[in-house]
Amino acid sequence: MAQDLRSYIELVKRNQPEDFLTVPKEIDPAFEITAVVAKLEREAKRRPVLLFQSVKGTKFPVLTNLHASRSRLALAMNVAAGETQRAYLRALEKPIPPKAVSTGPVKEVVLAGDRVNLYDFPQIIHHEGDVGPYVTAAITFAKDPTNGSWNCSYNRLMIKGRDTTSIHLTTGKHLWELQRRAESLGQALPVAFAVGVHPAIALGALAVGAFDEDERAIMGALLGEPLEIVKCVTSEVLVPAHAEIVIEAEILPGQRISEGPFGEFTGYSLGERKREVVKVKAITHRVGAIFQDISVGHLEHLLLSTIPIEANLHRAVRAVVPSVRAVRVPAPFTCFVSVEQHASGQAKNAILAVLGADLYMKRVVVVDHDVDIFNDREVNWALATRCQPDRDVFVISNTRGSDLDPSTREDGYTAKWGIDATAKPSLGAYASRIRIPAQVWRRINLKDFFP
Ligand SMILES: Cc1cc2nc3c(=O)[nH]c(=O)nc-3n(C[C@H](O)[C@H](O)[C@H](O)COP(=O)(O)O)c2cc1C
Ligand SMILES: [Mn+2]
Repeated sequence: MAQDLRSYIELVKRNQPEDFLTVPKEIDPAFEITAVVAKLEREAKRRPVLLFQSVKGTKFPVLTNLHASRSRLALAMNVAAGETQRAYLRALEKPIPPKAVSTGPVKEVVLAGDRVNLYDFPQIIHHEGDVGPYVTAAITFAKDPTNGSWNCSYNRLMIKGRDTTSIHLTTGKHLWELQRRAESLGQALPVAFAVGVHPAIALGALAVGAFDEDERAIMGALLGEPLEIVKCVTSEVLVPAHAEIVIEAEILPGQRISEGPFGEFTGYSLGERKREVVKVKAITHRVGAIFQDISVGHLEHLLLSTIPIEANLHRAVRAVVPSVRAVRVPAPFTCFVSVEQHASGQAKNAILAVLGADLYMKRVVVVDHDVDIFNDREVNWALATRCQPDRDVFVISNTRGSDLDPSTREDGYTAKWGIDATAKPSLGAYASRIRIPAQVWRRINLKDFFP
């Protein structure tokens, strides 16, 4: 399987041609790209991949909205649309380590020293109130300075100068921990940002799991072959050999810079904060490189994150409640779980597993297996008819959550809650649901009544 963005685009064009739109008309990267994505989504109910060929102020074309459809993500994982969660779970279980290669297309153009200029890239401003242009589709590749294990994550970069950006590291996440380890040694953390990759790589980067779980091996499992990685020209960091663009850099120790306001995935624009500082050492890219963008807070961002998060939560719940039926993340910081309880207390154990497995999770609702968690009405029905709040709701104070949740007292310092909306003492012993007698259901043929 080819592991670059361009081959995947060709695959989409072949398999789902209506899903790919090329835009030759010139577009202003300030607001207009996001506006086109949002208008297509809201007014035309369409979410195609968009390739803007002519972007004001830059020679780089912009590709956006790539991940906005489950069927496209399934295509990237080489499975049917309903199989994405199962396929992701399989990848978590059977990772394929990456393979180092000596060179690759990402080295076709190498720009170092004075030739580094982030202003050559599209200066994309997404929402009203954003303080400036951001790179939103950068995947960070980094190595633990203390033990050499690797980590990948998406981190947004605010362009601050020709060779300077800020970076947002969620407190408590893995990259934050690596940066703090380097900083405590007085060292910069060497990193590299890949922009423009095959969506299997994007999905793998978002794997949530153990600190030493290597996201690159999950990328390989999703690709069905080892991810080919190549050494940076200015550091030992290894990056995807087939990326469109790689930004080689380091996160400086002991320095902070102002960042934001920026419109977040939560749907809110938060204010200015102090963030870590990135110094860029080199930029390498393919000839004719495509600059990838993700419209933060819109469908593609949410969908892309959801598949890896749900798979990890499914894995965590299954470890303690093997009869778990389904796991869904319907909104930021929220998780619905359905379980077939074989013993009392399992619903609460499922809640604890979710809260323990993902820093972002704040509210967990558990229902019985007869409730379809992909139908919000059914979840509300279970909440209304199987839950006594003074008995079934519990709150845990003073935990760590997302620093982008505007309701938290301090950035990310938050309470969490679990809601057991399963029937008690058991579904079997509970008031029975209304039903039409089975033999009548079989007998009634609508054609007899409405010929
Ligand atoms: C488009 C996109 C942008 C993201 N931006 C950030 C970010 O700026 N900072 C951050 O901490 N997490 C961000 N995330 C979420 C992290 O990438 C995600 O939580 C990841 O699993 C963290 O990995 P880690 O714990 O291995 O560091 C973003 C996710 C997506 C899909
Ligand atoms: Mn990680």
